[in-house]
Amino acid sequence: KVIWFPRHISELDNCTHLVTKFEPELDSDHPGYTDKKYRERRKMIADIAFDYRHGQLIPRVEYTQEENDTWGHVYKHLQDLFPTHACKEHIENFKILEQDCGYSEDKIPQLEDVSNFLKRRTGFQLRPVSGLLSARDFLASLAYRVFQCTQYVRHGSKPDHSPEPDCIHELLGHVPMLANPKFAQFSQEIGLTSLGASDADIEKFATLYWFTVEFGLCKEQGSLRAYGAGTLSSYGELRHALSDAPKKYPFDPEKTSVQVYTDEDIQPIYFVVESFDDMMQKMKRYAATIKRQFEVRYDPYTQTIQEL
Ligand code: H2B
Ligand code: FE
Repeated sequence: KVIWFPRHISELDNCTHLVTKFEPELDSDHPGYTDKKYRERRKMIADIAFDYRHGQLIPRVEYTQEENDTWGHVYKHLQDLFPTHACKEHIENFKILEQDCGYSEDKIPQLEDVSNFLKRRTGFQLRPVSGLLSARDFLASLAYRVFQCTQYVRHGSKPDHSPEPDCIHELLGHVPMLANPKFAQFSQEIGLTSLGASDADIEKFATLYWFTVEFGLCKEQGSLRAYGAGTLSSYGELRHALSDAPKKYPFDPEKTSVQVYTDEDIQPIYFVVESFDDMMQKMKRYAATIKRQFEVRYDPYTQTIQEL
C-alpha cells in the first residue's frame, strides 16, 4: 500500500504536521520560555499559518520595532561575514534580493513579497508554517516548489542562534539559495523522490538534508565556504563552521545519511563537498538508489503529481 502523499498543490493544506520539541511553550531552554509576551506574539503569528489555505495571499505581519531590530542586528553581522564565508551562489542572489526584493537591515521583508520574487526567479513560492515541520511534509512541499516558511522572529535575547527555524533563518539562509535555478530544480527533485518513501528513507533524507542544505560546506578555489542555510543565518555558527574548531568530513551520502546529529546547538561536525554542484550531483545519485514501487511525474500545468 502506498503511503499517502499530496497529489495536487492544494493538498499541501494537509501537510502541516509539526515537530514541537523546540517551541517556547515546551522547551525550558528556549529563550522565550519565561517571556509571556514573546510566547503570545509567537502564537499570534503562528495562527496566520494555521489558518492559511493554498491560494490565499500570505497575510502581512506588522513587525514591532524590537523584531525589526533583531533582524537588523543579525543582518549587519552576517553581511560582514558573507563576502569571505558564503558560497558564490548565496552572495550573488543576496545582492539581487537587496536590489529587487527590498532586503535591507531596516525591516523584515514580507513573505508575500518574497514569495512573488521567488515565483519569478525560479517558480518557487512560500507558504507560511507555524514551526518546525515534519520531514515528510517539508520534503513533500518541495515537490511542488513550495517552501514552508516560518514568519515569527527569534527571541531578541539570543539573536545569534535559534533552536527552531524562524523567518531570519528562512529569509537570509534559504531564500537566496532557492533563488538559484539549479538549486530550485534540485530541491524539487529531492521532494519528488520523498513522496511515498518509507519512514526509514525519509529519515535518511532528512539527515542528508541537514548536512547539506542546512549545514553544508563547499570548496571554492581551494577555500571553504558555507552553502547551508542554518550556517548562513547564524553569525556565531558561520564563524565557527569555517574555523578549526569543528570536525569536517568529506560528504558521502552513504555515510552521511546515518550520521547522528544534534539540532539544539552549534554543530560539532560538518560535511564538505568539492563544489556546490558536486553536492547536488551526489544527492541525486543517492536519491536514484531509493526503492519505491512506483515513479512519479509532476505536471506543472495542473500542479499535480501522477503516479506511474
Ligand atoms: N520545518 C521548517 N519550518 N523549516 C525548515 O527549514 C525545516 C522544517 N527543515 N522541517 C526540515 C524539517 C529539514 O531539516 C529536514 C527535511 O528534516
Ligand atoms: Fe532550514
